[in-house]
Amino acid sequence: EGVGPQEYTLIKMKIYKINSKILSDLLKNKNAFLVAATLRPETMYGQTNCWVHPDISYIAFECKNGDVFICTERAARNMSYQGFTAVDGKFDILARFTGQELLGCCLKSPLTSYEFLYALPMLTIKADKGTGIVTSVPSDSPDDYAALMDLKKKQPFREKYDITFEMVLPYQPVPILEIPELGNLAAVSVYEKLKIQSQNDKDKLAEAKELVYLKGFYEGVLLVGKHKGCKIQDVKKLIQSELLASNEAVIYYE
Ligand code: A2H
Repeated sequence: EGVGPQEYTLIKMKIYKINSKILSDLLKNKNAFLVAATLRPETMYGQTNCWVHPDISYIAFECKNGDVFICTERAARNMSYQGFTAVDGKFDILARFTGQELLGCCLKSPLTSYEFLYALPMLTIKADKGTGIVTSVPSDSPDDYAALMDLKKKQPFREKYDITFEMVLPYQPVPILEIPELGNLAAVSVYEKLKIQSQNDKDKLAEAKELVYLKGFYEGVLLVGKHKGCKIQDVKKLIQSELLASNEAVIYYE
């Protein structure tokens, strides 16, 4: 971990339909979002789903512009000191629930080619980092690809969390950036090369991230969107500012 504060881009994944009756009533007529913390805003073209931890506790709170954000209480508190709420340091908790209540939630997210995405379980999410919500880009994140493959391959895992096959079957990694030697689905190629078995394959996943991450940043070239053909290093900040300008993302520090 570095010394200074870490900057995250929070992607506003808009709730389209939520299964929980209580939450659905509470959020009726509101702009409500699962807010996912990412270091890679330039990969949002490849989102296939959202990750939440079934056992982590989340809250809903209202921002000063009326948006309702869902994230951990810890993240909400940090946001309340970063100008998100009407009164500095204050946030009203509209509801408190576990990630279980969010599973299967149908979302709309910026830049992705999929019209709707689902909130699915990931058991390696940490409660004390970011918002506790992660957006999934299986083409370029080995963690995301491993967790998606777990759901695709393991029926008992889907059943345990009431995830239907339709929530995972149509969702394939999207080729969004080309990395020399790793191709256009870098996470898939290292997953196969290292024979990763599950999202809990800690050591191999750490190695996979090592292989993909720096090389992607320094040598990756975008294959889609309006910056198609540009190097990642040159457009990362630009894509971030476009997401901020369209109010589809916000900056968050911790
Ligand atoms: B990244 P760092 Cl394409 N628990 O976003 C576990 N992982 C979390 C998290 C949490 N509470 N909060 C955020 N993350 C993930 C995209 C991505 C990410 C790609 C490739 C690599 C990558 C799409 N998922 O991260 O510990 C989020 O996933 C590689 C580490 O603060 C976030 O960026 O460095 C990253 O980990 C933040 O991790």
